[in-house]
Amino acid sequence: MGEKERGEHLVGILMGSESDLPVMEEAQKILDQFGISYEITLSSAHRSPDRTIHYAKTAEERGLEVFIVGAGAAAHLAGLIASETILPVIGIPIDSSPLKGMDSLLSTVQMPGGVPVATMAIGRAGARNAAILAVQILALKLPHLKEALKGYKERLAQQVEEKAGEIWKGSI
Ligand code: RP5
Repeated sequence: MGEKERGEHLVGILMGSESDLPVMEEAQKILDQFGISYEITLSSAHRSPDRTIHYAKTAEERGLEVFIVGAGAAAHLAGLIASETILPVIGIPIDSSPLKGMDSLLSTVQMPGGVPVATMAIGRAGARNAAILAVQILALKLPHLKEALKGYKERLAQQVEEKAGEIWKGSI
């Protein structure tokens, strides 16, 4: 499976198919921006359940602290991971089927009581938010990430100011 030494990676990014990669790359970009190490791989709840369960069961001993899991269609991948770990699981519904992600949204979010999956928006925004939430979770014990998150918020506001300035045509 290509796992690295314990402690090398804090976040595990998992997706159901190679076709999910363009969406999941949004999560990678954010983690790269914050300098957070992650592992990334494919597995499927339905096509490779044994691989998925092994991945979840061995995560803690590899040093992972949070999962980011994306899948489309009947998206049971995040739920299967959540059933096999005590680590927090953030789910991303992917809009890969003819139902455009509404299927994966409901499959990901509607977990039975007792087995949470923190479900994000469908698609790229969800992948981006999943990574930010992972940073926020890690920041609870890594103070330098708190400062980095404050800087991130400031840059978001600054980008709005800049765009507002570019399109401004008001009289005041
Ligand atoms: C899901 O089915 C995957 O997560 C993907 O979003 C979707 C389609 O997979 P492929 O047929 O492209 O492999 O399991």
